[in-house]
Amino acid sequence: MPETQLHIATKAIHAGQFPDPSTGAIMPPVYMTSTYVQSEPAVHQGYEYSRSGNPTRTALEANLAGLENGKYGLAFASGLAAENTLLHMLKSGDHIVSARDVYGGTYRLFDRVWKQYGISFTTVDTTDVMQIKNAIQPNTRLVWLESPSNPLLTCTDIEAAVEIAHQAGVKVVVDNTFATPVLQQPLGFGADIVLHSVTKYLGGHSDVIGGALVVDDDELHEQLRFLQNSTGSVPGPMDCFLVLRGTKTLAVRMRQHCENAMIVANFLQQHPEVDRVFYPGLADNESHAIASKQMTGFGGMVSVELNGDLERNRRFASSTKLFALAESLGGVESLINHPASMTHASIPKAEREKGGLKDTLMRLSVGIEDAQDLIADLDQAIARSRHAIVKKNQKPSACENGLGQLNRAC
Ligand code: P1T
Repeated sequence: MPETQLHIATKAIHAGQFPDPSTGAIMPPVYMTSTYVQSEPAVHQGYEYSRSGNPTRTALEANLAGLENGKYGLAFASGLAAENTLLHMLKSGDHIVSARDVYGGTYRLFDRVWKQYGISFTTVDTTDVMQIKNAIQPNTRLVWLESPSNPLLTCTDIEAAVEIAHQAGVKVVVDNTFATPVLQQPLGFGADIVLHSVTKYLGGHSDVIGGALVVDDDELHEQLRFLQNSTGSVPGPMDCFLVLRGTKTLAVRMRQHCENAMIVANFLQQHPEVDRVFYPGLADNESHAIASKQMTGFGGMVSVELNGDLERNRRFASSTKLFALAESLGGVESLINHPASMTHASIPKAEREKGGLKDTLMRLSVGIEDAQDLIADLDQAIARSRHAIVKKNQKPSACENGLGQLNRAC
C-alpha cells in the first residue's frame, strides 16, 4: 500500500523507517559521525558531512514528512532554529503578516532580531481572515499562522487564510506545534510550509529540543535545504533518535491528551471560582466551529483565569502538585505556566493585552496521567490559592539570586 494512504497511527511508526541495511536493526542507528569516507574526491554513498546530512536525521525527516502528508521534512536544532532558517528566505524590505497570539519567542525573533535587518511585520487577529487581507502589502512575503495559538488557543480558518494569501501571491506558514499532524494537517488546506517545535508533542517526553519544517513544493524544499546547510542549525543524531522514538507513540498520546484536556476544561468551566476557560473543544469557545472543521481533536492545551487578581492566579500556579510549574508543553507529564512572566514575557504588555492575553492567564499542558488525579490537583490548588502563599521552590529564584540577567522572565 502506498505510504500516503496509510492511517496516521501507522505512519507514525513506519513512515520513512527501514531496517538498517548493514545489520537489519529495526530501529534507525544513531549515526554518531561528523564525516563520511569518500572513495574518490566527491564520490560517496550519499553522505559527506553531518551538517549537510546524517542517516538518523534522514530517518526523522522522512518520518515528519510522512506524518504531515508532505513531500519533504527538514529537521532543526530547535523550533526557533526552524523559524530562523525559514526567515532567511526573506530579504530587507520584505513584510510578514503574523498572528498576534503566537509563542513569545516567535514574536521576539520578528521584533528584536529580524526587524533590525529590514524585515517588517504586522500582527493581526488572524481568526478574522479579513484582517489578514487588509494587512497584506505589496511587499508581504509570508502570512504566519499559529493554530491553535499559544496561549489563547484561538483557531484560524487555514483554508480561508490560504485563499486570501495566495490571491496576493503570498506564502502561508502554519505553526502546527499545538495541533500536531495527528489532529491537523495544514498542507492539506493549501498551506505552503508547516512548522513545528518538535520539543513539544512530537518529542513528547520533555527530553529533547528540536524543530521541523515540512513542505510539498520542490523549489521551496531546495531553498530551505540550502539554508539548512548554509546556516547550520541542525539537530544531532541522538536528538533525532529521541524525536523518532517520540513520534511512534504520537497518535496514542494525542488521543489521551485530548481526552484529559476535555475533562480538565469541563471541570474548570464548572468551577465557581473560575472566570474564564480557553479550550477550543468547549462548545461555547469562539474557535469551536473552526476547530471542529479542520481538526480531528481539540488538543491537550487549556488556559484559564481564576476569579481574583494576579496574586491569586500566581498562588494557584505555585500550589499545584502534579502540574509542574515550568515552560514548555506537550510532554506526557502535566505542566502549568504563567505566560505573562514566563513564555510570553518578551511580548510588550500592551501588545499582549491587545490580543486578549491578560496577566492573570495561566496555561495548562494537560498530560496523560489519570484525569481524575489531575482534576483533584487543580481542585486543591484552587482552594489553596484563596489564601495561602505557597512557594514551590525553596531555593531563591534566578531573579532573586542575582542571576536575573540570564533569565528572560526577570
Ligand atoms: O522552544 P523551541 O523548540 O525553539 O520552539 C519554539 C516554539 C515555536 N512554536 C510554538 C508554538 C512554541 O510553543 C514554541 C516554544 N514554546 C514554548 C517553549 C512554550 O512553553 O510555549
